Amino acid sequence: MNVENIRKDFPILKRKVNGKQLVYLDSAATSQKPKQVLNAIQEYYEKYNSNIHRSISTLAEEATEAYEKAHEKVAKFINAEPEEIIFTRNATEAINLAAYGLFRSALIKPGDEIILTEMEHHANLVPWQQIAKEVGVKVSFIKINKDGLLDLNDFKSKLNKKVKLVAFVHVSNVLGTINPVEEIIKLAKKNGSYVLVDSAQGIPHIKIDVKKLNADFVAFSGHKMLAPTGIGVLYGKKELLEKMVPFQYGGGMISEVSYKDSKWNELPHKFEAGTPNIEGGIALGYAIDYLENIGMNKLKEHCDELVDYALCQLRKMKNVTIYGPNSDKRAGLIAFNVKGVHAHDLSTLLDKDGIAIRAGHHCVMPLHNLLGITSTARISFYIYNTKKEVDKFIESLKKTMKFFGVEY
Ligand code: C6P
Repeated sequence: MNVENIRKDFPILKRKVNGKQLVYLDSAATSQKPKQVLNAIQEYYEKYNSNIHRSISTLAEEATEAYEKAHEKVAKFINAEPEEIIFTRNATEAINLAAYGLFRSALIKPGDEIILTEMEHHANLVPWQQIAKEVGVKVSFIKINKDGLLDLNDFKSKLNKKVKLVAFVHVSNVLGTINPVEEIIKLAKKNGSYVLVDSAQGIPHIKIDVKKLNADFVAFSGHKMLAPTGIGVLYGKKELLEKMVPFQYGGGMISEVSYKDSKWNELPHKFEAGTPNIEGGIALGYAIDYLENIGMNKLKEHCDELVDYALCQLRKMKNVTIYGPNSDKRAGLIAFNVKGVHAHDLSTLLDKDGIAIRAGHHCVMPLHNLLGITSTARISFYIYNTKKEVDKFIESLKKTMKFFGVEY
């Protein structure tokens, strides 16, 4: 993988921030976009902007074909069928779609149970929690151990015939933990439960095959894998999507409407009501082309190397607490704290050196409470990051600690 060549595809990386060369270490929040994706958006608006599945014109046909092609590219990327790929706004909307669909179709009923994990992002916690409260469903959480790994014995002890769903995060956006997806799904399936995988931080780094995995649903966002914001995906098994009532109603998702009742369109249209994010969908297809061109294994190797390199240096420092497991069970990111310095202050001072990181609870408040902290600072990597950037980060972190009078 030639990172220097890759970097040339990302115009934003040439930017200076506060007079310094930008070092972007916040790709877990959103990745940067290559010119191939930016050009695809511009080309759509300049050459074939039109609504899809509606008008009969050359432009409309071109736009419809490109939007449908994007479903095919996503399907191929995760080994699904195109009709099993529903475009949403983001991973959050994808999870809400699955949650409302399961409850409103009575596939999960009062008295049933749901299992989540203690490391869920709010996107895979609040929808289940709130609907469960409304319907009368028990929610429990798989415990994590001191290394930031899921306690699978705790999971086994929680499984029983009332558990209708296991929904869990593929890669934690705070701990970086790569959860043992295959093992969890096997256990859940043996129990007769549905499974949803929140792969918002997983799919951008790890190649998955939904057929082999046997998950019922997989949710992810385009913007963390080189595509623009406003486009996300819910993969759902066809037979299950067919059983589920739509999430939103309106144009495009119907086959027949009278004043009294309506019938639903075929998959995936049944779940894509209204004019969709056409350019976002098309651009996601181009982002996938870009990732496939690099190769997901090479991408993962590169990010693993950067995580190893950064972990090694952070571990040598005094007064730095690192959260999450060893690098072999971790993908793409490191959350940490410096004794006596708030993560927001760290982030502000690093920004003065042009270094963009994220600080806060990262939409995972319960986990932070469990760890007895309110916030963490987080660095995260993607294909365009380099060891030199890690060095700049460590140097700036040391400078910041010195400023606050904290030994390193
Ligand atoms: N995490 C982060 O900085 P949306 O916002 O819908 O695109 O993605 C939600 C989401 C779901 N699951 C996980 C594991 C996530 O990390 C995220 C998004 C970003 O960590 C923004 S809070």
